[in-house]
This record gives sequence, structure tokens and C-alpha cells, in this order.
Amino acid sequence: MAKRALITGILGQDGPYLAKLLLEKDYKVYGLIRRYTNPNFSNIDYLGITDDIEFVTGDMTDESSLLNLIKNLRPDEVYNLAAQSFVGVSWEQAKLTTEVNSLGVLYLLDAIRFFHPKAKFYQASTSEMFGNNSDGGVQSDETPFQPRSPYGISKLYAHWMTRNYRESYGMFTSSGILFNHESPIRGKEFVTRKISDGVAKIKLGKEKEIRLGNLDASRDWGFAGDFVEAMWLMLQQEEPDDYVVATGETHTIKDYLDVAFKHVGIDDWKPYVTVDPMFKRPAEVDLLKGDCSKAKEKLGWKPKVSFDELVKMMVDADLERVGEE
Ligand code: NAP
Ligand code: F7E
Repeated sequence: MAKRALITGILGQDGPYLAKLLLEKDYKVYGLIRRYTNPNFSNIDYLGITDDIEFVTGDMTDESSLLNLIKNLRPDEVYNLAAQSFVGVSWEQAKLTTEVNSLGVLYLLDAIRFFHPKAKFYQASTSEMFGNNSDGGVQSDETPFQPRSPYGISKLYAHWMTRNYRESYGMFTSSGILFNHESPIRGKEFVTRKISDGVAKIKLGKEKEIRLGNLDASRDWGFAGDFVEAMWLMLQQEEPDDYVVATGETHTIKDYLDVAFKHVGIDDWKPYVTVDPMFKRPAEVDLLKGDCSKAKEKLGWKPKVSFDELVKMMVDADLERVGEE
């Protein structure tokens, strides 16, 4: 019989890539969506899988909707990708961020504990939990956490709860500590997509500039399509565990600008970029570079898409979309 997977956050970036992977593996995929006046299915439409998913409604902040969902569906695997995932907004909406990212996870873990404790659970943890901590400039499974944003703090609560339910109740709960991963369906507020969209608009004469914040921050950027494979692999192991998932390379925003603008034939991006303090954060994570040796060794996972390939893929996708508008 086909395995049944529940994905929360199905309409975001990672949800569609994970759903596509699971559908290819013959899973029955259920996707949690909220109640919308105007639902936006553009990301799953982009991957061509909207008709293959069964949508169920609920909200991470509504405990009873999650209890009912697990009670009725009894899925084999639950992938919790739902979150207020934008770090910048987490200072302005710290309470909401905590309710969704921390308490929402507690509700979901309890729903599984009460009604279907055999389900395997994946929690979307994040490199933001490290803050500026590193071991010689690299973050690994051994690096202590020291988050610097309400987002990072809310995710650390969920990370520890996921681990606690494994240790306290013997549940199969695993966390992936994923570093930044991007794609053509990344939200437009995130810096990579903001740049790829802006570059496409500048190239096609529809915009004159891109306004950005801190250009010196450095991130370990991978491709979302590669990273969702690691999520699935974590739930196929004999034992639950936590894993850092990253590319092991780091690049600044300036590096991203270089590759993106050069790809459309513009050698110097400086005349097109304005630094606007509005996009700077109260506290910054300066440099992220992940060491995913454990995931490589235990899961047999490694990233396939390089930094340059990722940037070009995103710019090409936006050139096509902007051209059609
Ligand atoms: P995303 O594009 O922002 O998607 C998040 C999804 O969560 C959206 O579909 C959103 O639904 C849903 N959601 C938000 N609040 C909800 C609520 N109260 N109830 C139900 N659903 C809710 O995020 P992503 O990039 O795909 O990331 C997936 C997960 O990985 C997130 O938990 C994120 O924090 C984590 N993560 C991401 C990265 C990365 O680089 N992408 C790295 C590490 C960890 P709507 O469509 O209704 O808004
Ligand atoms: O910022 C700098 C900004 O918003 C990256 C989420 O998926 O990954 C993501 O969080 C860097 C930061 O991603 C702008 O200050 C400069 O240093 O694209 P971002 P993020 O904050 O790293 C982690 C792993 C997650 O878990 C999160 O959910 O870029 N930056 N100028 C800017 N960032 C934005 N958004 N906009 C700017 O104009």
C-alpha cells in the first residue's frame, strides 16, 4: 500500500519540491492549507503537481484542527514545513512567529503523540539557530546554538521539543538543520529571489534599481530541490536524529549580485543597486557555512546544484516570467 505523507507549508517553497519528490516515490500526499479568501497555488502549479495533492485545512495556531487532522488521517510521515519563515519580519511579529513556529510544533507533536505515535515526524529546523556562533567559521552538528532573531529563537524551541519528544516518548522525530536553500519559487522577499527578479526586470527595462540592506552578509546557499531529498532520507533511517544540511560553501550578497548581473551581460551591478537602511536588521547573522559531514556519511546525501548554477537558474526563470508579464 502507498505510504501516506502529510506536508504542512505545502504552498511555500519547500512544500512543492518535497511533494513532487514523494509523488515520484508513489506516496499519497496530503497538503495542509489555511483558510484563504484568495488562495495562491502558484508554486505547486509551477511544479505541475496541484492536481496530485489532496488538500486538508487547518492552521498551526489552531490546536484542535491539528488534533483532528492527525486523528483522521493517521499519516505514516509528517513533514512540518509550515512557518513564519521570514527572519526580517520576526522582529515586527515576534508573537505570531512564536505561535506558529514554536507552539504550532508543540500542538502537532502532541497530536501525533495522542492519536498516531507511530508516525515519523520531520521538523524544519534552521541554521538561524546558530546565530554568529561557529567552530572556526563553520557550523556543524556540534556547534552550540545562539540565535539572534525572534525567528531563530522560535525555531530553537521547536527543535528542542522535537528532540524532547524523541527522548521522552520514544517517538520517531527528526530535525533537519537546513542552511539557506533557494529556487525559482523562493518568496520574493528573500534576498536571492529579490535579486533574480530585480535583475530580470532591469534587463527587460521594467525597473531601474534594486534596493537592498546589508550586502556583506554571507550565506551557504543551496538548491531547495536537493535539500528536500535530505528531509525524506532522514525519515527513512532506522533511528531518528538531527542533521545539518548545507553545501559547505559560503558567498556574500555581493557575490550573488556579481553572478546574477553578469549572467544577463551586465559586468558592474553597482549603478543598479541602492543600499537602503530599511532592509537592514536589528541584529544580523554575519556568516553561515555548514559542515554536513554527518548527513553525507549517514544519509548518503550531498548537494548537486552549485552556487553559480543556482543563481543562473533563478535569473533564467525570472527572465521568462517577467518576459511573459
Ligand atoms: P515558506 O516558503 O515561507 O513557506 C512556509 C509555509 O508555511 C507557507 O506555505 C505558509 O502558508 C505556511 N504557514 C505559515 N503560517 C502558517 C500557519 N499558521 N498554519 C499553516 N501554515 C502556515 O518557507 P520555505 O522556504 O518553504 O521553508 C520551509 C520550512 O523550512 C520553514 O519552516 C522554514 O522556516 C524552514 N527553513 C527554510 C530554509 C530556507 O532557506 N528556505 C532554511 C531552513 C529552514 P501560506 O502559503 O498560507 O502563507
Ligand atoms: O536574507 C541580507 C539579510 O531574507 C539573507 C529563511 O529561509 O534562511 C532564510 O533566512 C541575507 C541576510 O534569508 C536584503 O540581511 C540584504 O543577511 O534571504 P534572507 P535569511 O534571513 O538568511 C534561513 C536559513 C531560514 O531558516 C529562513 O527561514 O541577506 N539582505 N539585503 C537582505 N535580505 C532580504 N530579505 N532583503 C534585502 O533587501
